[in-house]
Amino acid sequence: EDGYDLWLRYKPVEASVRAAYAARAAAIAPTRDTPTMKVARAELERGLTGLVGKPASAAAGSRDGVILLKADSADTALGDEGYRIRTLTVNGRTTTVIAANRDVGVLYGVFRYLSLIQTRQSVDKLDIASAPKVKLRMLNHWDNLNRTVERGYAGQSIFDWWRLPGHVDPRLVDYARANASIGINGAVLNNVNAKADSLTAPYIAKAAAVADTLRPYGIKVYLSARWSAPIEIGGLKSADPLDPAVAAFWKAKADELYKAIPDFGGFLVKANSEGQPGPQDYGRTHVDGANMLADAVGPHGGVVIWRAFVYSHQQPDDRAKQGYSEFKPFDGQFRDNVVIQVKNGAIDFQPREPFHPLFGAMPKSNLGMEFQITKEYLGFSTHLVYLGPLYEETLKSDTMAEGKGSTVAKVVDGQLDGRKLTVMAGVANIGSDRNWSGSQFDQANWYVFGRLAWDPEASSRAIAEDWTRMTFGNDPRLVKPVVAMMMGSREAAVDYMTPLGLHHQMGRDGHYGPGPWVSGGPRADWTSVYYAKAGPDGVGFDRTPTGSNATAQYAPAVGACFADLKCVDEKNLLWFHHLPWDYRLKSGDTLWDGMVRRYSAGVAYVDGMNRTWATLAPYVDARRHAEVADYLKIQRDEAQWWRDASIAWFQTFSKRPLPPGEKPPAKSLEYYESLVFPFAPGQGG
Ligand code: BDP
Repeated sequence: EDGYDLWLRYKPVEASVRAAYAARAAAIAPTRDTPTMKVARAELERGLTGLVGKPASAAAGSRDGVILLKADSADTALGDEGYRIRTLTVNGRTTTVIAANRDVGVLYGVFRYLSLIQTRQSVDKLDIASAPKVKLRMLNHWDNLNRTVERGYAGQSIFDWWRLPGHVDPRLVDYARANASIGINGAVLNNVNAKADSLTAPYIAKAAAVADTLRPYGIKVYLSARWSAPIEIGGLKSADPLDPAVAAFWKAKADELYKAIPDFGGFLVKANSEGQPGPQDYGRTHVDGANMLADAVGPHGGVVIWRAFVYSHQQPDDRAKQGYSEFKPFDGQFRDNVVIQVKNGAIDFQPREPFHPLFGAMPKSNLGMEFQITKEYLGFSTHLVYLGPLYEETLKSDTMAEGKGSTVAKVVDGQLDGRKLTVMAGVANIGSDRNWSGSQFDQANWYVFGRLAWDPEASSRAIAEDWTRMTFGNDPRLVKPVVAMMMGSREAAVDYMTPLGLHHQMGRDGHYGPGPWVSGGPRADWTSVYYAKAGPDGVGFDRTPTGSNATAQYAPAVGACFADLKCVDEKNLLWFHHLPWDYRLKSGDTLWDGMVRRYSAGVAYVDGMNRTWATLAPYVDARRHAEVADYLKIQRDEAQWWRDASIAWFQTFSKRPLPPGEKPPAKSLEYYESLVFPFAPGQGG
């Protein structure tokens, strides 16, 4: 096995329980012949054939063990995409009914039903209902038209613009199946650093072929729009959103898109950020820009997803404050079909960030979540880092915007402010590698993202267990240690990269490996020294009222806690505070000693994963086992490298010895600083 089948492996269940499952899933009743019902039925057949044996075709009530797929329920609790799975008696015969209001709900129900068998749960007396809490559950592909993938660590783009539309790689069908199995219903096909070409007629025809392939699986296609497209491909002199010619260009473009792709989802826009053009180039605002585009796609039912990841040319005292400063004043001014998409934290997908202060701060706007699935800052695809706990930590954070319990999850799923157009987006980690995500364990990050987009209040541990069972097997000697490994892996990465609230300490540009010494260059806020602010007096970024006062962007109780050394969680300590090297941590250690010990604890955890994985060889097929083992060794070496390089650097400021028992860095600071990585993947193209 090479991992291509993801969590949809459908391997035969053990002989001991096989007959019991087979009895309940002996046949499938005839279904309507819509495209989605066809794929739902095909998936059920495929899954059952693999798991328990090929099902017969039989009418409900004609025998026991028939599965009936029904897409015409009038079950308001299920909405457009939910499903209900029940064991019922039809004509005295035991029947499993997978019911929904619409076809796509049936498809989701089929995947759920199969997962029950895959994870060896009982299917004897089912009464399950489930409906997604978030409306748009999307992957954002940062894929370039030349098939390089920005921050991608899994090969080339799966979208082959050269061969499309004449040839659609069947792999896209498997991509659609995988997404549908976890409820993902939207895909942005191209990089947010967009090229206008993606909006020209040839590319629209290509995108339409992709859309046709994904449609039966309930997945809509979206495109990243380049703000200056009216100039680059429209022959206009300006892209000013208030210029009627510009608005007309976008209206015509939307009409052209919807002609080719009638259910086109809409535009994702990165404007006035990292050098991308935007309405501010014309003295206009995010509202002017987003609303103009919203009016172009609105009549077709499309949406505009406008990113809040902005930072301007003027360098502020604290980049963390920019998103809030630029967007909060516009709350209530965006059209109903605009969503502001906010990264989980205020800087940029770091191993740990406190939740972004915009969550809870814009109750009169649609606010979507953007997580990163690809591990730009978490060791790329060779480090085993399960992101479920990161996502869960953010979603469970309490914004206190409307009192206790105003969690980020409740902002994102619309509960808090009664919003209907809700979004959870993940920057995809998918590429042309056989295993899709660059590593076996990175598949879990795609999986957990989808599951949490369906239910932002779900448990990342329970999801890890489902994934492990479906991906590797159900033997408890395998499941327990793998889930344990996964659950601690993100904290370990935080420890060996950026413990105690440190952030943005990676190598320049490629973001590969440690680079705490990175300084100079075009912008201070693209350097490491800007964020750590290490000096003889101490380390950390003062974001309290004595510093940048970023804490004031949170609800008063939250901000006050972050700013208070007695209240702030030590995991965010240096995010909010600049502290002397001898500051006492809760453990009694000095800050310096505690930092060093955290780096080492991270390395030790990776050591532990190496040992655990070695013992699991009997339960994992050889090829996947060997691949994971190789990567864990790479991770071990790189964790050590992060630790050693970071300690070597910070020791030049702390000027203190290492705490007892701690080994000095293997090499000199000059050595670490001299390393270059022309082979590191994932930069633009
Ligand atoms: C950063 C990436 C950069 C992206 C940018 C974004 O380093 O490649 O273009 O975010 O989200 O994380 O737009």
